[in-house]
Amino acid sequence: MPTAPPTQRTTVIVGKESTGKSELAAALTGQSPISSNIQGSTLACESYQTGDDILIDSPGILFRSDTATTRTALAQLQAHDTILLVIKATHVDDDLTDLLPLAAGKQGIVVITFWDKVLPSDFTRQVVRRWEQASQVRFIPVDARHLHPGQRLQILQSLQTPAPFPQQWQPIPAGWRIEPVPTWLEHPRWGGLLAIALLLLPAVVAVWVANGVAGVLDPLLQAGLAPLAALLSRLPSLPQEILMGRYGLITMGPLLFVWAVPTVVLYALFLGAYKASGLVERLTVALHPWLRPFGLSGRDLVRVIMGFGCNVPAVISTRACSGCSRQTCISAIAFGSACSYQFGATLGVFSAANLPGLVVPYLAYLTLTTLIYTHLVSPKAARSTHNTLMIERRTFLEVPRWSAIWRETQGTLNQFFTNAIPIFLLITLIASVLDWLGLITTLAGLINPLMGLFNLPPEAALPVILASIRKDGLLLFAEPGTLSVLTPLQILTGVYLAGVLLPCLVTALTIAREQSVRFAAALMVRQAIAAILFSLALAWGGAVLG
Ligand SMILES: Nc1nc2c(ncn2[C@@H]2O[C@H](COP(=O)(O)OP(=O)(O)OP(=O)(O)O)[C@@H](O)[C@H]2O)c(=O)[nH]1
Ligand SMILES: [Mg+2]
Repeated sequence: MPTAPPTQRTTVIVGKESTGKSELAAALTGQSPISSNIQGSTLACESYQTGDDILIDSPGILFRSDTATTRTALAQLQAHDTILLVIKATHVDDDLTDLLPLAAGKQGIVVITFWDKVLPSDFTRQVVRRWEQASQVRFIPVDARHLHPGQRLQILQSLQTPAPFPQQWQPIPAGWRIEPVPTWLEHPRWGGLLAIALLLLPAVVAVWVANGVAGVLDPLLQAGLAPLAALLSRLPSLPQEILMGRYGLITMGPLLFVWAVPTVVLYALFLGAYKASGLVERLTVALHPWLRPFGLSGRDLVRVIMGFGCNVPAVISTRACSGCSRQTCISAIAFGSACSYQFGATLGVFSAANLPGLVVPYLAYLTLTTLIYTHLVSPKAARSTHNTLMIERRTFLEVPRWSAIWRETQGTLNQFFTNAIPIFLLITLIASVLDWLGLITTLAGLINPLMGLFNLPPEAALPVILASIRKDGLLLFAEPGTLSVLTPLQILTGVYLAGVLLPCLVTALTIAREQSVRFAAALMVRQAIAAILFSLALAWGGAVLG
C-alpha cells in the first residue's frame, strides 16, 4: 500500500512593512533574501519551502491604507490558519495592539525582529516571558539578519505545534519605543536641501565618471576598430551597411558600451547603496512637504527615484503606493524618471557633440517639466494638506552590507546585458536596413514638416521614433551626420523630446499590465501632448532667449 504523503503545513508570515519578514523567511529556509530597506519592498507573496513546511512571505501591512500590497497580505491572512506574526522590537506595543486583532482565531507563533536594537536585560526578557505565559503563544526575539542556528530550529519546531492566538487579549505594555537617531536630514531648515543634494549626487557622479571612463576608452576602442573597418569595407553593401553604415553596429555599438555601461553600473551601485542603507526612505521623508503640491507623497518619490535605474520595476513597485496617488506616481515615472539607459545615451550624445555641459539645463528642464506635468495630472485630493505621509516611521540607517548592494546591482546588470543590449542591437539593425533601402530619407521627408515645428531638421525624426521603443535609441542623435547639422539648442530639444515623448515600449506594456490597456493608452496620449508642448516651449522659448 502506498504510504500517504506527509501533510504539508503552510504558514503565512505577516507583519507591518519593513519589519524583517523577507529577511526572516530567507534565513529560515537558507535562501538569500531579496529584501531591501525600502518600505513596501515585497510586492507579491513569495513561497519558501523548508522540509515539509511551506512559508509564505507576504507584503507588509500598511495600516489605514488602501495599497494593493496590503490587500494581498490581508487576503493571505484570511486564506490560511497558521501564521508567523512578525513584530518589531523597537515598536512592540504598537505592533501588538494593531496586529493581534488580525491574528485572533488563528494559530501560530510570534517572532520579535530587530531585537538587536533593544538593550539585553532581565527586564526585556521578563516582558517577553510574561506575554508568553499570559497568551500561551511562543514569542521568539531575534535579529533576523543574523539568525542563530538555535533560533532557527526553535522557530521551525514551534511552528510544528502552533498555539491559538487568544481572542481578546490585552498584553501588558512593554513601555519602550526605540526611534532611529535623527540626522541632518531631519533638520527643519537644511534637511530638505541636503536631501535634494543627495538625490542629485548619483547623477553628478555618473556624469563625472562616465566622462572620465569614456575619455580613456573611446580613443582605445576607436583605434582598435580601425583595422576592422578596413577589413569590412570589402563586404557587400547590405552587411557593410549593417556593420559600418550610419547606424551600423560598429558605428553605434561603442557609444553604447562607452557611455551607457559606466552610467548603468554607477546608477545601480548608488541605488543599491541608497536602498540598502535606508537612505532612500529618509530622503523621501525629508522631501515630503515639498512634494505635496505636486500630488506625490514621499512614498511615491521612492518609486520615482527607483525609476532612475529602470522604469519597469519602479512601475511594479507602485503597488505599495496609496490608491489615491498610484496613477500619478506611474505618470511621473513614465514622464520624468530618466532611466539609466536614457541618461547614459543622453550623456553620450552631449559628449559626442563636445557639449557635456548641456546636461545641466537638460536635467533642470526635465525636473521642472516633470513637476508641472505631475501637478496637472494629479487629483486635487492628493495635493491637499490632509495628504499625510504614508510612511509609518523613520527607517534605521545602517551601513549597507556589500552583499545587499551587490544584489541590487547584479539585478540591474543582468537586465542590461540580457535585455537592453540585444534590443539595442536590433534597433541599430532595423535602422541600418531602413537606411540601406533608402526608406529613412523618404520617412524623414514625410516627417520633415513635423520636426520643423520643433525647429529640428528631418534627421531628428529617427532617434525620436526609435527612442519610443527603447530609450537608448536616442543615441542615434550622436550619429556624426545628424550632429553636424544641429545647434546646441536643437540637440537639447531633440534629446528632451526623444526622452519624454513616450515611455519605452516595455514600460508601456508594464503599465498596461499593472493598470489597464485603457489607462496606458490615455497616459501615452497625455504624455505625448505634454512632451510636445514642453518641447515647443524649449525650442522656441530657447530661440527667443538665445
Ligand atoms: N537591525 C536589524 N535589521 C533588520 C532585521 N530584520 C530585517 N532587517 C533589515 O530591515 C530591512 C527590511 O527587511 P525586510 O526583510 O525587507 O522587511 P519586510 O518586512 O520583508 O519588508 P516589506 O516586504 O517591505 O514589508 C532590511 O534592510 C533588513 O536587512 C533585524 O532583526 N535587525
Ligand atoms: Mg518583504
